[in-house]
Amino acid sequence: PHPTLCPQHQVHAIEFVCLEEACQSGPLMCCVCKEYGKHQGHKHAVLENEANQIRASILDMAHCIRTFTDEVSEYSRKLVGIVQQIEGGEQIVEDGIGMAHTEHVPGTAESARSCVRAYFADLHETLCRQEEMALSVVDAHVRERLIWLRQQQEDMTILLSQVSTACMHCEKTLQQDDCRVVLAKQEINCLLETLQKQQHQFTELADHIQLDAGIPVTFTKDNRVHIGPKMEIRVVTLGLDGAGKTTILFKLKQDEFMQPIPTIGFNVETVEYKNLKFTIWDVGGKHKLRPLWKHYYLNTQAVVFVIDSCHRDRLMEAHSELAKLLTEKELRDALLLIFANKQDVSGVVSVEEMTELLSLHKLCCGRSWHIQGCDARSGMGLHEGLDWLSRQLVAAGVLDVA
Ligand code: G3D
Ligand code: MG
Repeated sequence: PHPTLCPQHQVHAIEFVCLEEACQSGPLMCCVCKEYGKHQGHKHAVLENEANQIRASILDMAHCIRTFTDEVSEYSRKLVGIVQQIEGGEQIVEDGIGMAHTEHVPGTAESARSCVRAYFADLHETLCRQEEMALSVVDAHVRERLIWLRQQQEDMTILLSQVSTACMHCEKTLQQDDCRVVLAKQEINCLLETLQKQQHQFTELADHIQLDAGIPVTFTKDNRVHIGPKMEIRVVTLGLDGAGKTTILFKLKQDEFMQPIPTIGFNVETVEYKNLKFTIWDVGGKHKLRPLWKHYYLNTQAVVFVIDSCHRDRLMEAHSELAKLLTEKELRDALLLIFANKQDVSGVVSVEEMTELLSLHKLCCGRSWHIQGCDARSGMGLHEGLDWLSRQLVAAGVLDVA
């Protein structure tokens, strides 16, 4: 190739490149520029070398750009793939005998939707089953109640006819002559006595039975129906001796502080709270009585475990008894309410510390449990505990019905 000539010194070929920062907009130089012209005394390089160096770096850059392009294309391809995977679509597949046909491949969107559908279908089925069961409970209740009422109707009809027969007999006697009246005396007395007895029985019955057409219903959290003004709940209170179980029971029952006596066997009381009726079994906590605890577990919906927050040195003993309880098969579904009692005493183990010390989160993992600080003497915290139990047992929104 022909050498390029210098624009200023027309006959001279460009042979050098100026390396000065200030000359970078016009770096080409011929030998005249270099010796006498504007690049006189400047640092410079041979044109060919400099051009080759630039070529090399362009090649380097081109390589980088290629890699970069590859990366971007790969990412774009992935984006397309992901969109396809989400949307799903047709795919050509070969069957066993080599015939190609299209097949619908579900996308992740479709899978997620069917997952939701399956979940709610299941829920729906469970709800339908529960509804049927609840309705059958109501039907059985109504049936029994109607049978009883009809029986009563029949009994009343018989009673009325007996009474009217007796009345007729009396009237007839009244119209008879003196001798016959005197002779009828014993029979009449007997009749009157029977009537009095029947009247007495009737009054007793009428006093005790409230005729009421209401059928109050409550729902448990697991969607079972309960009929009646109060839902009954079986609770057993356990804990070491001296923890305050009996005091709690008496406080709930009478709302007054009584001097408790050490519980030898057990105390049982019913405590009504909101629309719940708790039957609370308070079982003695002395060491030799603890093997008896298991006799109270059956059909127990909740365990109230009472801990004396004053006694740091007995916390581990309480922990091991609680741990034992939690392995009992019959208490598998029972709710667990832990009362950290005696919070009125200063310097006691706080609820947070007790949770930590007994590692309750780990111990009670997978079950419904709650720890409540309380003071059985004043009653502070007791109702909060019962409230928690109610909320666990009764479906939301129907707590205050009836
Ligand atoms: P237990 O049934 O679990 O064995 P008790 O326990 O109810 O018999 O109570 C044991 C002692 O603790 C009783 O004291 C009781 O008065 C006391 N106690 C219970 N609850 C509290 C509380 O919240 N605060 C305080 N300060 N004391 C409480 P005595 O002295 O009668 O043995
Ligand atoms: Mg006791």
